[in-house]
Amino acid sequence: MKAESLRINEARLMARLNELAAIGSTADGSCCRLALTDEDKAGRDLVAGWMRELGLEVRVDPIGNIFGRRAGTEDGEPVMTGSHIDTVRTGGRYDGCLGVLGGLEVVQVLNEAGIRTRRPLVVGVFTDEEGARFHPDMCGSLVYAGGLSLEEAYATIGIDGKVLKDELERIGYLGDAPMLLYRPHAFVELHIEQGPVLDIEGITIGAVENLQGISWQEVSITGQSNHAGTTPMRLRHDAGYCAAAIGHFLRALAKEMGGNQVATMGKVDLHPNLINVIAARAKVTVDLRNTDEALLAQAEAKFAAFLQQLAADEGVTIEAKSLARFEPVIFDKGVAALIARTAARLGHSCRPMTSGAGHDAQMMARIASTAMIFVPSVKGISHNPAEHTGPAHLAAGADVLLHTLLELAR
Ligand code: HGY
Ligand code: MN
Ligand code: MN
Repeated sequence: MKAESLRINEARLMARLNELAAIGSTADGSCCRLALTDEDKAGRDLVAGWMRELGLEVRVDPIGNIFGRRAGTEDGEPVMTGSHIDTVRTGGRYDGCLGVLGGLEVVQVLNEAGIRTRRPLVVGVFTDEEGARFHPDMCGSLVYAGGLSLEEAYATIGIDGKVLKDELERIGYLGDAPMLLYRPHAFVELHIEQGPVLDIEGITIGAVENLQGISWQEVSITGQSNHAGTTPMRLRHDAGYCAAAIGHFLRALAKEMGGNQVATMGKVDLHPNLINVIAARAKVTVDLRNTDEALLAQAEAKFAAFLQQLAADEGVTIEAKSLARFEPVIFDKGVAALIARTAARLGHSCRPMTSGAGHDAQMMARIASTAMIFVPSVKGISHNPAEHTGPAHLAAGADVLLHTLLELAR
């Protein structure tokens, strides 16, 4: 069969997505495979098994990134694709998994067609992309791209108190492949949009040209626990109130800045967290993002000034610790244009996109010509068991991936 007329097998792609989704599935229909948990291990084992069945050379590096390599007619820099299979606690079945299993489907189609590309092809599964258990997010690809030392990553303490290196060893994925095993000729990641744009506009493919900056902080507030009934309001040092004030400020800040500014207080822990005790301590997380670096820095500065005033007003101490800080990324124009041309050639509607979410591609862009392919998320919902993308859209994305990789590997 001529390469141009190749198409992926939608039913097979769906079957693999559903089989992986069953690992770590919870009562509310979520996929819960937090990085380096037993569920993540089970997912890794399943995907590595598929890689071997497809004849790929499977290697694991010291941060647990898994690579399946398909030889080309020549050696040298491979064309790489891939993503992640770890999830947040209320994960959907396509976030990350589509990029990995779409890559495996491309390999299987080429195997069946007996096509050998000039450049080798590699499908990657990056460790801890979500960063929900072990911060920062995109941890495995950040280490791979040289943005975080292995030692620093190893020493990371998870939200459950576990040490990253211990967990990596425990699940058997502290690999011995050299770091930066492959320097890709190009990297293309297929991913669901996780936002509403393509769905609202009725467009099938997003050719992702850039990705917004991310600032994660953990804010610790120390006040004074006291009796909820006997303590006059003017004498309180209420860490619980401060946590609520932070949440309110973040919403007002995003509204005041407008544009692409977003702000989220995703995690709130109070101590002692009891109905009749003024909270002594609070720990909240803050996620600020903007496509513009100067505006993101401005949002951070405004937030820091607010914390200073809050501490003075409430007589509490407040400490803010950075958990992740990535500047906005511009992807490779040539690769993004190839994605758009390929979508058009395959008859799919396409538009340029900015990514609101972080992705492994933003780290791979540090070492290779990189861009992303988006497919619609119904109602823009993600990090939620209601996350959905129709099979036809999933297949369209994988077809665009297939022909984009073929062009790059020619
Ligand atoms: O945080 C993110 O944007 C990604 O889902 N890790
Ligand atoms: Mn993802
Ligand atoms: Mn995600």
